[in-house]
Amino acid sequence: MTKQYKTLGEFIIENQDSFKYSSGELSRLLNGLRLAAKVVNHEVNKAGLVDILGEAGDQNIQGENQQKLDVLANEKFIQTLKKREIVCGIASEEEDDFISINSFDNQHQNKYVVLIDPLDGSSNIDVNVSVGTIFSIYRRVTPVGTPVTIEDFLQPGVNQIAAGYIIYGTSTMLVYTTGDGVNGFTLNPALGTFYLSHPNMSFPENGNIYSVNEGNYVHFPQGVKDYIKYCQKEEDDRPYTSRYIGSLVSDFHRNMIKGGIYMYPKSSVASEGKLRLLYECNPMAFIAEQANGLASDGKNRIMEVKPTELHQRVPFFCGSRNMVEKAEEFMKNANA
Ligand code: P6P
Repeated sequence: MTKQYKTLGEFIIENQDSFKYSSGELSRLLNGLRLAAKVVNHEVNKAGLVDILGEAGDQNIQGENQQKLDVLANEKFIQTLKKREIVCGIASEEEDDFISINSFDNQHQNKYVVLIDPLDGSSNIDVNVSVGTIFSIYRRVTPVGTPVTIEDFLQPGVNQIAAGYIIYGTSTMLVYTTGDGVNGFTLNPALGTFYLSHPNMSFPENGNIYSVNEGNYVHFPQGVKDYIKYCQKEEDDRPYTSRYIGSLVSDFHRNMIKGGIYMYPKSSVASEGKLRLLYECNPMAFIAEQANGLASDGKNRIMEVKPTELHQRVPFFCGSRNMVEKAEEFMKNANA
């Protein structure tokens, strides 16, 4: 008798009533993201075969060359959310400014805004390394029925209603939280259905994996250097294993299952690090905390950082509780 796994659709409906804001709108929103994920997954999986590799010729606001798949993924998620009139606004890594969504009969009646990194780790696309989509959902703070403003997007991470990621890896998974734990769903490509394969995901309190681009070592603050050397010392439970894919979603996902810490520190060449607060760090921090992990900027809880700009960057330390706390201890001592 093969085990019957619950589908993502069934899970969303079952949990809708437990969600304190349950109006069905969040369920429709999550189902919209599920659909877009399947479309993008199809394109990612055939990327090597169709002329969608390589640069689209444009650059995004970060000054990064946009890969065609970046552009395609961005379009697919925005189209899906717009067409279904599920949200009143969208912000994306690939868009300079936020998008206010209004249609004649909708008049901004929806209450959610979504912030998204449509294809994170896109520099890995051409070398066939896994990439991901990251999303973050908030209730708008300005009055329903009016156009959204930047204030609806510049909310601290603690205000998030839901957050999640899709990892396009050896299998495609959708992992998300609405504040009641973290659940992972694996896509059966033959059926086009996501099944609950990883219920109640949780970071092991300790881990032995550290993920950081050590090519930047000489530019790191002393406390980060000290922590990396601690990870390499032959004593107690160390040396740890260094694993760095260069794709946040992939490094995060592996560390959540096996135990580990992901670090993208500030440095002398990147004063605030590289990762974006609103559509990379906050959603991953929400998931991390819901999975008994931690996420900080090296000193403060990421989800309490008050955003000031849509694309602002922040140093990021995220993963197993004890490892993040140890890294913070080294940074505190170095500054003492
Ligand atoms: P570096 C991908 O561009 C990304 O935003 C994350 O997914 C990844 O962890 C990081 O940047 C890699 O950056 O500077 O180490 O190549």
